Amino acid sequence: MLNIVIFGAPGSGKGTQSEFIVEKYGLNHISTGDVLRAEIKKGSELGKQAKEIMDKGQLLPDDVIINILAATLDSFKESKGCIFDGFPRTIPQAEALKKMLAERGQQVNVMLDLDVPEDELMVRLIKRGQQTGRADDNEATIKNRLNVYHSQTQPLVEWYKKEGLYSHIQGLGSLETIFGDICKAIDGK
Ligand code: B4P
Repeated sequence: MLNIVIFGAPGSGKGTQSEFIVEKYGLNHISTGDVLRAEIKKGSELGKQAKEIMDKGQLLPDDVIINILAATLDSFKESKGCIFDGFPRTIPQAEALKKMLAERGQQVNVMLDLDVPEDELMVRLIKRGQQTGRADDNEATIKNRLNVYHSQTQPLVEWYKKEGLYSHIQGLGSLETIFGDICKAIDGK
């Protein structure tokens, strides 16, 4: 089993690189952002709650996200492992993931931290907002998402360093170069 956490600020390339990883390593992919956007599209109760929170650039409550993750994990019947994209985003989520995997006789093998300067994140997300109309990709919400990232999510860097699972990835450059660095980090574990 190969379980990978792909980590980074909004717009750092988590979703983009996850697709390459899935293709090469044959893993299941859990993107909590994609799950929430699908719920918004369906118009479910969870979707209504998610839309209100995501439009402000805030995080969903930990218990809601942890329940989604457990249900998604159990829906994979035969699995070589999983890429966790956009989860964990808080320390309680990281602790819950550790416990959830341990209960299934598994563990996180590596945490990949995609490091991208803030001005580049802004450029990427504004461009995506213009191209796709994604509701949370506008300047005010992006600023909020970056603040939330610094206060609630970035402390996970130290948490994963202590676990001995941290791997720094330069997230600026061509998709191929970044993916090459990611493969080296995965294969070295
Ligand atoms: P996500 O869907 O996870 O959104 P994201 O952080 O913006 O990253 P994403 O993966 O989409 O973008 P990427 O960096 O690949 O979360 C959205 C919201 O959902 C959160 O704000 C929160 O409200 C909620 N949520 C999700 N998970 C949660 C959790 N665990 N707990 C609580 N709430 C949660 O790419 C961005 C752009 O950059 C793309 O357009 C891409 O084409 C481009 N790009 C990528 N790599 C590039 C490169 N090397 N060079 C140039 N451009 C590049």
